[in-house]
Amino acid sequence: MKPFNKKELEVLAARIRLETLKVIHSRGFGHVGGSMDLADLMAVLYGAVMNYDVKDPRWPDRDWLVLSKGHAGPVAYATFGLMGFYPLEEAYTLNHPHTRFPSHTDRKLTPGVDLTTGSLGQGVSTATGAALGNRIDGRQNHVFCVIGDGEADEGQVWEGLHFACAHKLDNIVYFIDNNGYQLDGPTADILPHSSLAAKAEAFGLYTQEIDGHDVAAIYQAIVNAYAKKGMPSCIVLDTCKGKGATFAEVNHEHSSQPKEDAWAEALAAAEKALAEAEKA
Ligand SMILES: Cc1ncc(C[n+]2csc(CCOP(=O)(O)OP(=O)(O)O)c2C)c(N)n1
Repeated sequence: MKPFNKKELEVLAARIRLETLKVIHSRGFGHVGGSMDLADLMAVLYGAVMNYDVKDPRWPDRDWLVLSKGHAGPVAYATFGLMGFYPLEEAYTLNHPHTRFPSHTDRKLTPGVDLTTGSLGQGVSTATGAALGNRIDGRQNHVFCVIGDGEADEGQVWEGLHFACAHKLDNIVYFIDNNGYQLDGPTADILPHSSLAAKAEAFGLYTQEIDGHDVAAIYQAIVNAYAKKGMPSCIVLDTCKGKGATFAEVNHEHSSQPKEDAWAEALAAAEKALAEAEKA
């Protein structure tokens, strides 16, 4: 882990937000809401926490990221491009014919993607299996798995967490993106969970709940998770769906297809947020 540097990570998060918008803008529509709210997490993971080699994305000792909510692909493509896995502009082909950047993450197509996801729930199982496999192989690395709060409706999520606890997998950290919304409305109206943190804790995970847009809180929660031995960790991120996308944040949109003037406004706002972060 690199030492914590608030400004560096906040600038990176702002850059990831701007680039995520540009990636989706290249197609004109896509999963803005559930991508933008992960920018702060991605900045902390790729800017300070994870070990990886952009020249060797399959380096066996790397830390793994599994976006179980695979529809957040654009935020991963923006982050990986900024980190140097490929020229960033390549990701401005989101969902175009023959692109390496499909809307949902695919390990066979995109350098930096560790596991294919998109069918909600399944990434939790495969990430958990990867953590077990890494431990059997004697590796010291970690797996990070991002779950949506709507995705947590899937029974498979809880089977995966149960398995990780039973096998005392302390080399995996699950994040729950607790933005309160899923595809067709507020999570509380569709299948309320009461407290996802209380549920994860009851399953036996070392659980923390934090502001998912606070890079210092995210970094510290991961430090705490690393220090906890003999059990998997869960970090519930309280987030705002669509954070930083002017057209999506107000209504916490799941998929967005704004008109060109709304795109222009959002891109300008993201440029401004980046300039302000750089100046701070
Ligand atoms: C098994 C499965 N069922 C349904 C879908 C369709 N789907 C895609 S995203 C989504 C909502 C997910 O909500 P959430 O996990 O809260 O994601 P976020 O709000 O963070 O984007 C649904 C139902 C799917 N991808 N997989």
